[in-house]
Amino acid sequence: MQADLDRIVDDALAAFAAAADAPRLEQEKARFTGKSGTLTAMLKSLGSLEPDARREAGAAINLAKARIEEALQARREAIANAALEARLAQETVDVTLPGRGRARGTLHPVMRTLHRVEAIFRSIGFDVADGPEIETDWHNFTALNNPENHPARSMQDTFYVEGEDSAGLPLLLRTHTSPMQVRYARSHTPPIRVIAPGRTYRVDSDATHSPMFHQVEGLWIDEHISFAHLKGVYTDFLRRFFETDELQVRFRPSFFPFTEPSAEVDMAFTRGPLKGRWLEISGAGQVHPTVIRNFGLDPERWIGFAFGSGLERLTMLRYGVGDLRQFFENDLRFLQQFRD
Ligand code: 2NM
Repeated sequence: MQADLDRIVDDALAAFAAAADAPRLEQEKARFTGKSGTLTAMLKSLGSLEPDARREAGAAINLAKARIEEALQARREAIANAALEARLAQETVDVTLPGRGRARGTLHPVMRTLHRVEAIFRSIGFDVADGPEIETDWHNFTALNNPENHPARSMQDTFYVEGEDSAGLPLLLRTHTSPMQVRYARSHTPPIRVIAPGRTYRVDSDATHSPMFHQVEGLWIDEHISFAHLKGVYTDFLRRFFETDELQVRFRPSFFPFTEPSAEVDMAFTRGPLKGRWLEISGAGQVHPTVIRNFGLDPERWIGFAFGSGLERLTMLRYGVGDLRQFFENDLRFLQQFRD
């Protein structure tokens, strides 16, 4: 009897030691202390013994069972520990690897230009206007002295949108930032010093034209504003924007419906890689009396200048960008070059 028990305990200990994983260990356990295990069979046979012999045998079997349970528990823990060790070894963290970092966004270069332009003009007393990108025909064209049949008003040049204004005229995407200045002038009293930067839209798309682009326009209305003020303000602006005094500005006669006289403004660096080349940088002029009247002002009393520049153009010249399309392709390799 004791010899049988010792053999069963030895078998169990050997089987547990050989069990490589938890499922296998539980299978082995069933062979000894399970419902039809060898030790269970011996417990069942106790009933046929005399009371004294039964007590003695029962004690011996319980002792054997306790040894088996103890070995089982020890092996369970050993297997669990080994599994944990294996996982830890596999999941090591290489703390010397470079961090993943966070993708920090950058301002779009055209927006950087816009902010620079705003800061420069604010510093000399100009306000910054804002206004809707969907405009009325009156604010975008009529107020600015565009004739009824002007080609700019055609669907070939202007994006019209659904809906109409109170005059029953179709709404449109503003083709320049001037309507913001019209709105600003009509809601402020002179002297007026304001710039109007923002998105503008024209039906135009090729290597040098984007259907959406950015403009900044400036306006100064007072009682004695001349072309000298225009040239002074704009030359000062360019010198500060390009961070150089080595820069010349010239005016050439031109035509715009909203200014008379009108001028193309050219600039030339007198130093650096672009030295000596005249670059078209702006349109400008003395605000037309009809436009002054549409501002709600008396053109016999109020006079002033306006100018308009493309923000993409200013950005290309400042950073040496050769192709306008790069601004609209969302190529991070391009955009990230403008990170602060
Ligand atoms: C330009 C060129 C010349 C301009 C005119 C006005 C306003 F509202 F006063 F009539 N704003 N901007 C203007 C004048 C814009 O862009 C090439």
